[in-house]
Amino acid sequence: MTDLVRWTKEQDIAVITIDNPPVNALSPGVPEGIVAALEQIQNDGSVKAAVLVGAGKTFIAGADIREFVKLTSGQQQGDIGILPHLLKIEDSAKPVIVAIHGNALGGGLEVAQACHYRVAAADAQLGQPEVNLGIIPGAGGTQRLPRLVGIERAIEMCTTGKPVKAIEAAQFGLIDRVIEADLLTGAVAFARQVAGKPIRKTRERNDKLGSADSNAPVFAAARESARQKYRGMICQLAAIDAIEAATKLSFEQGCTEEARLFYRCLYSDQSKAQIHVFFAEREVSKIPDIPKDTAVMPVHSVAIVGAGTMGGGIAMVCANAGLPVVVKDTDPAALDRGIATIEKNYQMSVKRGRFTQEQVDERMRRIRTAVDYDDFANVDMVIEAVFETMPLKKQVFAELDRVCKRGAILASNTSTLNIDEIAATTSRPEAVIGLHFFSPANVMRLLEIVRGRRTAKEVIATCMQLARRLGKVGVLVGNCRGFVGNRMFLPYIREAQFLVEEGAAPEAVDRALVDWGMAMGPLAVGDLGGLDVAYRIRKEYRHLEKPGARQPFLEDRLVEKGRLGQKTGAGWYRYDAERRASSDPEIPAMVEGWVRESGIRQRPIAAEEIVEREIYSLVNEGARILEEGYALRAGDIDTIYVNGYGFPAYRGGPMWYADTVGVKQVYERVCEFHQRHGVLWEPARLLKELAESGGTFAHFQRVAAQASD
Ligand code: 3H9
Repeated sequence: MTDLVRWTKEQDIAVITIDNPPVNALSPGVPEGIVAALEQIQNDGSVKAAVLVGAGKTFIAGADIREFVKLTSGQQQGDIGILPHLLKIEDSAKPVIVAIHGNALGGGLEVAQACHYRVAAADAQLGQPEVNLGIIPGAGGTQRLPRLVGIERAIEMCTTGKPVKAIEAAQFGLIDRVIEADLLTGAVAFARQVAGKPIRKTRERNDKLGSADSNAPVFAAARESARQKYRGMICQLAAIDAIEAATKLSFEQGCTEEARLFYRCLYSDQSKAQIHVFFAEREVSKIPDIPKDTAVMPVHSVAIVGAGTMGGGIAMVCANAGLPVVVKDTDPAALDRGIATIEKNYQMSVKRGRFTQEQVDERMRRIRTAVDYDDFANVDMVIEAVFETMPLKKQVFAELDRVCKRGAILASNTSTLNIDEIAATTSRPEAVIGLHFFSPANVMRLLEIVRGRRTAKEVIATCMQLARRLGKVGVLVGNCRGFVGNRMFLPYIREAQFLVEEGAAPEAVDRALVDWGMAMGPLAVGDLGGLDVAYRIRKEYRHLEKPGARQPFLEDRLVEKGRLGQKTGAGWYRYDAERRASSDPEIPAMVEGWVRESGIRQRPIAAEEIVEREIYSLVNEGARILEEGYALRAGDIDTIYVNGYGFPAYRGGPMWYADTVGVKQVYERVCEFHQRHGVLWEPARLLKELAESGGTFAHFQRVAAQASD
């Protein structure tokens, strides 16, 4: 036994407890500890069976992911080595009953599969989420799971990574019993019932594996669907291969094949990137000058100013988290429209099975409307979501300062405006912060939390905590134009226009990036959000452009022709009533005419150049943001791009991707683009420094953290 595992006796039943906070990961010592406990139990004549439980809030959340990093970075040699221990658990002469609460994920579920019986608390969740890390189950999961639940269910669990609830798991045979009352008491009673009965090893159960004939179409369909759904990713296909091996090979040979596929995935760039994303998402909550014990302010109620798309979406997010919300708009008709949209969105969720009607009714009861500020005196937090112009925002904040109680947080959902300027209209700039939700707010996980020069630490800590409560990934950013996400997006969408000016078809630009892994192409994104939005920003900030900088002109022309994107049925593409896009035959002639007037010579542009210019424009601006301190870490930028801009997690985010390609190589290309395309491509100082010193973004740390300017 080890410090991480102990066992005690409940009369004739042994209780083995894994105690490896915070999530009982299978760190070195845990599998060994379970096996050592079982060895002692075999020799204790007074014990008839063993119950395996996790201490704290969860059973086992999987293998220790940090161990993977040690292996792939070369810090450690060897393998993960959980599998042999699971064979020993399964070979126990006395029945082992696993009792699951919280989560049994990845290696945690594989431990459970190797036990002879599985019982779980009703709210427990069980899953094989390895694909979220770019890998497949590697401790026998692809071999035992199909034996317990059949191949279709195993494919579903291993390719989507989505956990299932205990009740559902009981219905399809993954667990033997759901225990409604005290889990341990129930598990011990269950153990007494099964003690002395013949033991059934999961690895010897072949009845659910199907036949070659019946399985062939299932595997073919699964591969086809995985190729479409997970474009470019290798781990889902590897999971299917491993499950197929379970149906064709002996258990031992199947495990060998699983291990081969597991390590192939683990050492791939995709898995390294996804593991980076996992840790980066957790790292964002660590803010150097705001320790974990910083006091947080109570947030029991929220008011939202503005009943438009953003205001309505934010109201839903708050209501979903159990917070009472008042939505205020000066225009009663806008309020009615806002509430109708919220209702429509919720009905969609009911249709999709995400919520029941009762859950929706409960949420709708939390949302009230108002045309004045009367209800604002007692709310703990206000989120302003009015039209994006400074004079209007200032007017709202001056009013909030007048009506809100001291101690309330005053947040703005601005996506581009200066938080300090907004805060300056109040007598309490320390209470003012940016909360930049992404549209649709009730769907997108990202929340940029914008720190103003005077924002109090408690306000920041409270908003970081609130983000979690709202189910968002909150990333703290500094107060620069466009903050982090949109500041980087600007050169990215500008470059897409330049590529079309120079001869690439809009479809070719979007296709190259979608094929590379982006959720959508940049021009289609423009159409979705409305080309007039960027148009307005371009006009407003033209005076801030570098002298001599090339200006894109195609979108300006489209907007001036009334082609604003999806909302007007035409932009870069044409849209039908259901907003389905198709190529617009008018575009090539229009573009050609405009380009001819400008004197630009068009040429064929390869997909590779499109991707490089697009992605390196993100990297170069990201480097500048890091160097200026508007993002705390490269991983924060990656988290923003993966969660808010459809950047493929399997490429790790723009900064991680640059490290993967090699900073030097990226820098050299940026220099070439600088020579060829001018001042907008001037390499960021940090990019140059890292390229010259052989450094990486992942290891870059600012000497003095500066979050706001
Ligand atoms: C696997 O099992 C492969 C197998 O097939 C075996 C192959 C041989 N390891 O998320 P939180 C840390 S692959 C190490 O904020 P929550 C996390 O970094 C694994 N550390 O908590 C954080 O640390 P810190 C398959 C882990 O309550 C702290 O725990 N399993 C691991 O919001 C709290 O995490 C998964 O993919 C781990 N496995 O959510 C599950 N898990 O405080 C991954 C967490 O220093 N984990 N940490 O920042 C999760 O999904 C969530 O953590 C969980 C809890 C839902 C469990």
